[in-house]
Amino acid sequence: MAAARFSETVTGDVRDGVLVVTIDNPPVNALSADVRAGLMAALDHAKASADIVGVAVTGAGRIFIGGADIREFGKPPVEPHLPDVLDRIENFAKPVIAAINGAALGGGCEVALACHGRIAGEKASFGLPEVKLGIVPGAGGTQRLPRLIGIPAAIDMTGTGRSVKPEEAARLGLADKIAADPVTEAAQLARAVAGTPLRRTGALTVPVADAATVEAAANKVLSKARGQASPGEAVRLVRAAADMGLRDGLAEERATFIRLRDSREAAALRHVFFAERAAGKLDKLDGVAPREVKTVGIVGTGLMGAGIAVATLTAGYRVIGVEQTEEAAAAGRDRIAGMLDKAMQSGRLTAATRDQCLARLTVAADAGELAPADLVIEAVFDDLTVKTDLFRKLDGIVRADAVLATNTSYLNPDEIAAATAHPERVVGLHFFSPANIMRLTEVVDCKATAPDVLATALAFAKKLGKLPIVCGVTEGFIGNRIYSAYRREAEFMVEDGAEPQDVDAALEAWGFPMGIFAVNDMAGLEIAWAKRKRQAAMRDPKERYVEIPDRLCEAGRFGRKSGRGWYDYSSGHRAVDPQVTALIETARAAKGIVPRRFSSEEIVARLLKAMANEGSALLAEGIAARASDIDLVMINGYGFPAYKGGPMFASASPS
Ligand code: 3H9
Repeated sequence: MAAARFSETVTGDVRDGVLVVTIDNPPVNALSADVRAGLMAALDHAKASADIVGVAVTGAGRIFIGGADIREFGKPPVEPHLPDVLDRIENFAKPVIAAINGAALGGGCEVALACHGRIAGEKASFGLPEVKLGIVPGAGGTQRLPRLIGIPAAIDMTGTGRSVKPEEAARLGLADKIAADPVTEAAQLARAVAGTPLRRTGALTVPVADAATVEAAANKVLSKARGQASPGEAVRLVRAAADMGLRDGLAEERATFIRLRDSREAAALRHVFFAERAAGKLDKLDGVAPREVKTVGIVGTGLMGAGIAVATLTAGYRVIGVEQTEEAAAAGRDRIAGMLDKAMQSGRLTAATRDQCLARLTVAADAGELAPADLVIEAVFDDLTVKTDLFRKLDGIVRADAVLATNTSYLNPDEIAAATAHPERVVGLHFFSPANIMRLTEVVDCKATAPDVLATALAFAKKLGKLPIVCGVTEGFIGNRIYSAYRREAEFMVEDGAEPQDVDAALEAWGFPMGIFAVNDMAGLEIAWAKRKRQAAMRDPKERYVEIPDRLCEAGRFGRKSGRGWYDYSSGHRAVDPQVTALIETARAAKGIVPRRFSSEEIVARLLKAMANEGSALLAEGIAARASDIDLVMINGYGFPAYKGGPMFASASPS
């Protein structure tokens, strides 16, 4: 038979009696209605053709199947439904083997689970990431996976949503074999098992697991869920597989899937998913090619610079670090090497990659070494004179087409750019600490930044695996400006009668990993204090100003590192300090404020509103390109719970 077309996105060709079915639905071979219909038609064809002994299913391109089509969620469901397609595959008389060429995620993994065998290509990965979308697998994942790999491992995979590579999949029993050519191997397996009793996943008995191991696996997932519903539901369904027959288990799973799919949590996480895909895309950059970057200079190898160096090295770039003295250069190199070692010890890096990274690193005490750099990132002390002097000096060192990036948090990058001969090549790359771990990077589009310079910074940040958010010039950029508004509002409430511990408790109950006052203590109170003192003369006397943080600093309470801040840490953990309570009462009394009570709901509502209002101002000023970018900044940089969608999403659709 020549190639047959079963639908717009599904084709097949027969190779030695096996129908090789290929799903070609770019970009990720999602299981749209057309793909589902195509699979059904392919099965009809295989059933009707006496000379076809079996079926192999694979994906075109680098992905097997990326899952259900997320864009179809929220729309009326279209037949055939995925569970029915998988039921048909599992009960098909002829063998159906999955040839997993790339990622098999969500519904894609469920397709593989329903097949009678699974051959993993070297680039394959298996995962049920539904919890990351606020849902649970809806086509048998929670029932078939434990039948293949046991309850504890299935709890881990469905509860965390993590993907496994071929070797682990084979070890778990999820992949039958790893092959360089999974399609040929799958076709061979189909031929070999044709006519024999097939291994139908749904008919397997769930392996008996030790109760304590199951409990430990469940607790591990639940302890990280922090108020998010879907991980707990995934765990419940996997555990139920041990007690329920397949039919009942599938029915329970489907009902849970549908309930969660229509939940706020799922809507919020879908918003986050699409927000991440939209981030960093700007109409004005359409067709603009980034400049080529191979060698990156990093000036300053303190904690921030070293973190940036590690992220840059692990992305494959050559790095030239620069310090002011030989001693500082040696210390910087040690710091970077130490971070790479730590990444290796925690399994994030192999020894070979660490060695390759070190081979691509030089740290010198002479800025002249930066001459070959295509991009230079400064991570020196956040002082305007220091930075402008440096950029002026760089003008005389690097090529005219090299890009210069500043990692300033609070200074005006336009002023830094103005000090150089080529302000158009200056851009902001605001990393978050620790820069080798944190995904968020604000890419600052300065007044004079050339489009291809902005495109270069974005491409570079993406290559580092970061989540780059484009931002205009404003004090504190997107994140710190919203954070300031958030903190101001929290302080207003404390001055009006809320206790800091009540504010933190309300935020933590709502989903923040840490309340704002505890966060401030962790970051340290003295930097903001110094800034307030610098700005005191410029402050509008009519503007409301809460003096409590100043009083704390005057009392030597700089936060965690000094053992005391908004809380007392002398016992090793955060404790309410009567001295702080008294200090707050005195401050209220001095202003004649009669304290009033705040409910948790009011606290959270006011803080969300403060964030969203500041976000709206950033949009109106053109600093942020879209509301979803603001949500991503707060989620990835400031602990805003992803399953609440971010401040703009949460305030646009209040519960
Ligand atoms: C599920 O399966 C439920 C079932 O249990 C139950 C069913 C009954 N749908 O990420 P990329 C788009 S839930 C629609 O940049 P990469 C994406 O928006 C699903 N669209 O590519 C983007 O569009 P655009 C469980 C999707 O190569 C484009 O594809 N599955 C979907 O870096 C490229 O995306 C998941 O949660 C989708 N499922 O990474 C997997 N996936 O170009 C989610 C992607 O217009 N997907 N798009 O901006 C991923 O993790 C990654 O996309 C993947 C590829 C690893 C596949």
